[in-house]
Amino acid sequence: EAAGTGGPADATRLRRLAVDTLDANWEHDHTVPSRTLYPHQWSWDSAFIAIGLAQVRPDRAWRELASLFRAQWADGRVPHIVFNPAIRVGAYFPGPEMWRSADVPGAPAVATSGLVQPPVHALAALLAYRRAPDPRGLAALRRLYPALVAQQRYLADRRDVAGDGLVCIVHPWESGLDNSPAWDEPMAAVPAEAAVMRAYRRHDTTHADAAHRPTDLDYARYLAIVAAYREHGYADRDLADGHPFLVECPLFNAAFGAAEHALAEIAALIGDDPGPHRARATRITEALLRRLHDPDTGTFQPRDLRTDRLVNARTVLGLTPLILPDLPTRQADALVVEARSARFGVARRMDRPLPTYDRTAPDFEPLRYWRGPSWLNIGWLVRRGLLTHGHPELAAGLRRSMIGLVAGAGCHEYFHPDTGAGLGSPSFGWTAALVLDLLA
Ligand code: 9YW
Repeated sequence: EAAGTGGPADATRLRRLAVDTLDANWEHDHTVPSRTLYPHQWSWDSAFIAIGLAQVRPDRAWRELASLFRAQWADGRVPHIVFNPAIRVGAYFPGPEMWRSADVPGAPAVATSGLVQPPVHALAALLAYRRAPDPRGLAALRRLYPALVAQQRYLADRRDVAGDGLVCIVHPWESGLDNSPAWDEPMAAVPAEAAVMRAYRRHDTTHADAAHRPTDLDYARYLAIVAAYREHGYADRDLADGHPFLVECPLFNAAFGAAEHALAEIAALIGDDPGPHRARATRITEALLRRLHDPDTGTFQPRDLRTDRLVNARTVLGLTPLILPDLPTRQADALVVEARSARFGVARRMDRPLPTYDRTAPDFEPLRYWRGPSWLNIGWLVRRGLLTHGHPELAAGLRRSMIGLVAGAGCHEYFHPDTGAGLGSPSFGWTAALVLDLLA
C-alpha cells in the first residue's frame, strides 16, 4: 500500500487537494479538465466531475451537466467538446475552425465538436442525486431527463450502423481512449501521413511531453477522419459505405447499457415509466454478449465493422462491461479472471496500479497516454463493476490503489503504471472528482 493513504489526516488532506483542484478548474458554468491542456468543456469529463462535485458543491454538479446539455444538437447528440468562446483561438487544437459546427443545421449557437463520448451522463446524474438527494436535485434530474433520453435515442437510432443493437463509434476520440492499442488495427486502414501535421500546430505537445502523447501519425489520421465526417455533414446516413473508421467499442456500449439502467431509476424517481428503459438495457447487454464477447479469451473486444472482425489487443476496455448489473455470472466471472491476471493485476492488495493495456504485451508503453498508464476514471468504472458483481475485496484493493496514486502524486491526469508517478496535466478535473467519490 502506498505511503500516506492510511489515516484520517491523509483523507482530509486529499479531500482538500481535490476540492481545490475542482475549484481552480471551475469556469463560470462548467469545469475544465485542465487549465493548460484542455481549456474547454469535455463531455464525459463533465459527467465524472459532476459525481465528485455533488459531494461538495451540489449546485455546481447540476450546472455542470446543464451547461453540457445546453450544447446538445437537435438530433440528440451531445458533443464531445463545447468550446468556450472566451478562450483564445488556437489555445486548443483542433478548435472550432476544424469542426465548423456553425455550418450544420441543428447544431447549437455555441461552437462544438461533432463527435460524442461514452454516455456516462445518466449514471452520473443518478449518482449525483444520490449524493445530494434534495428537492433542487430532483428538479434538476427532472429537467435533465428528456435530454438524457434524447442522447440515448440519438445513439440507438443514428449510430447503430450494423443494425445489431450496438452503437458504432466513428472516431477513436469517441471512445475517450484516443490512442488505445484497441484502435491500432482499425486505424491502420485509415489513409494518412504524419507529414500532414506539418500544416498544423499541435498544442498538446507544448503542455505535455510528446513521448507521453499520441504520435503525429495518429493525429494525421484523427484529422482525416474528422474531415470525412464533417464533409458528410456529420450525418450518420450511409456511414457503412465509406466512413474510414467504424468500430463497436465495449466501453462505449457498456456505458450505453448502464445509461438505460440509470434512466430506469431516474424515471422511477420522477414518476415516469422505468419499463422501456429496463427493456432497452436488457437488449443492449444481449447485443454486447452476442457481438463483442470473445469466448476464447473470456473478455470483450471491439468489433471493427469494416472487416467485421474482433480486435485482438487486450485492453482494459474489455473489463468495463462489468458495470452492467445484468451481465450473466459466467461472463462476469471470466472478466474477473482477466482483471486478476498478470495482464491487469487487480488484487486485494495491488502491488501496482491498474494499467489501461495488457502489461505483458510487447507493445505496452508505460508512459504513453492510453497505451499503458493508469487513469482514475477507468479504475473507478472497473471498481464499480467489481462491486456490482459481488467482489467487494477486489474493489477495495483497487480503491486503495487509486487513492494511493493521488496521495503519492496529486490529481494528475494519468499515472505511471509501475511507479505511480504523475503524468500529463497535474491538476486534472476527473481525477479530483473521482478521488472525492472514492473517499466519501
Ligand atoms: C485530447 C479531456 C479529454 C478526455 C479524453 C482524453 C483527452 C483530448 O482529453 O482527449 O486532446 O487528447 O483522451 O478522454 O475526455 O480530458
